[in-house]
Amino acid sequence: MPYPYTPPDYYLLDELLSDEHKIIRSAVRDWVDRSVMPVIEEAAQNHEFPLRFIRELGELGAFGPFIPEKYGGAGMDHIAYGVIMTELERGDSAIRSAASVQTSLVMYPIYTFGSEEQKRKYLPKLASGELIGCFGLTEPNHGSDPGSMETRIRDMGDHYLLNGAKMWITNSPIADIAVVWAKDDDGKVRGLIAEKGMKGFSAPETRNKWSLRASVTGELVFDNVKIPKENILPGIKGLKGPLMCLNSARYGIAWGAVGAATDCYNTALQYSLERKQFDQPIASFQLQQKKLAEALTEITKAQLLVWRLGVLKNQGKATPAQISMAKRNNVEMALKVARETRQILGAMGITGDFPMMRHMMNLESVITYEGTHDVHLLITGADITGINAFGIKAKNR
Ligand code: TGC
Ligand code: FAD
Repeated sequence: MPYPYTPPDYYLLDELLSDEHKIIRSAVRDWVDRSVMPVIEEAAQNHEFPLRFIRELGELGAFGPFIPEKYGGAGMDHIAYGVIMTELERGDSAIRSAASVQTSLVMYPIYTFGSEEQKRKYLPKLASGELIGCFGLTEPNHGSDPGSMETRIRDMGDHYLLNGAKMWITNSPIADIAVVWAKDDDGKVRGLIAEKGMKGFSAPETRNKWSLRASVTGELVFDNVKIPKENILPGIKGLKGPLMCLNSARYGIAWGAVGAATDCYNTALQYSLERKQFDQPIASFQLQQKKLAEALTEITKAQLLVWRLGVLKNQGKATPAQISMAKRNNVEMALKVARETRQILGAMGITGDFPMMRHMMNLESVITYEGTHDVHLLITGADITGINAFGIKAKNR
């Protein structure tokens, strides 16, 4: 790592954090410095996810921080979850992705919609990293429009038969279990837990990504997979099930993106103070100061946005549309900060010696997954006008 990490806190938001928030933040920051930073560039270049991160994240308490302790979580609040996501994404979006999926897309639905047996069976092992989970919603033909999914479960009396395919699934090739969304005989979306090893279930890897290279992505293919009835999540029916999981993950991403941006800003500020051209530090040039000042302004606005969102989430008042606004704003902010700060480093900015290019490429996935930039704008548009602009099909549903 070229420079020590001293993230900006221009509006003294630290004063709003509790001791518990600061303790967990410090533990995660130390882990990122110690365990992630020395290897992340090489992992991304080699297109591989160091598997040891899973156990280490479990030991750190990064899986299910808001899940109650009796199920292996840490019983913390949503601001603690956000703070953890910021620190992890400072390391790499791939690390935050792993924690987002495990926490918000696998533990959250099992905790919220699962039976007591499912909670006891899966949650403690997911919290410790003994089990890896993934979340299957997107399909080859249905990304932004998951309500049109083709994956089906058929009631066979004593079990269900699962058929279909999911695509672009974070961690599917390394996952032990998958929370899968499929339509039942009545056309209702149901959630179920598929276990690796079930006959007819495979999870091939998707290679050749230019983005999130340190994250494993793959498919989920189901060919007449026998799903025991006790693997159905009993507490939810309908598309709002997976969308509720997305609210939690999008919330974490809004916080996480701030970490990628502060890593870029911190690097560019220190580089610009050291690097001289025309006998002056490049930080003394107005054009470079503009980039730095604007980056800090946008980071500060994003920090304030997620802070307030966190307070609302703790109070149970954060709406899905508020979460969409924060996810959309903060990811775009981070992408712009990565692009602008990369330029401050000139040619050095394109190398793996500095983190900007890696963050920038990662953020191209982050701005697409968990709802594209466009989809989140349409969610805001629908919320403020009451008019759904998703297209004729959505309007008629
Ligand atoms: P629509 O008719 O609007 O809604 C269907 C039902 O769901 C309810 N609902 C929500 N409930 C909770 N939270 C939300 N955010 C909700 N949004 C809608 C709604 O009230 C309705 O309930 P009910 O009871 O009346 O049935 O649905 P639609 O089919 O028109 O679609 C709406 C749309 C486009 C906003 C939604 O489908 C969407 O968000 N699309 C984007 C898809 C997406 O985000 N996919 C993400 C896949 S997972 C992923 O990317 C993981 S990356 C992980 C990582 O590595 O970090
Ligand atoms: P499409 O839906 O085909 O959209 C293509 C373009 O059309 C976009 O620009 C979009 O904004 C635009 N568009 C679509 N509908 C409209 C509209 N109504 N109005 C205007 N414009 C529109 N999914 C999972 O289920 N689980 C995962 O773990 C997961 N991990 C992922 C990891 C990575 C690295 C990536 C890249 C994706 C992952 N996804 C995952 C999938 C992700 O959620 C989808 O890629 C995303 O929802 C967009 O779907 P799509 O790629 O099919 O794009």
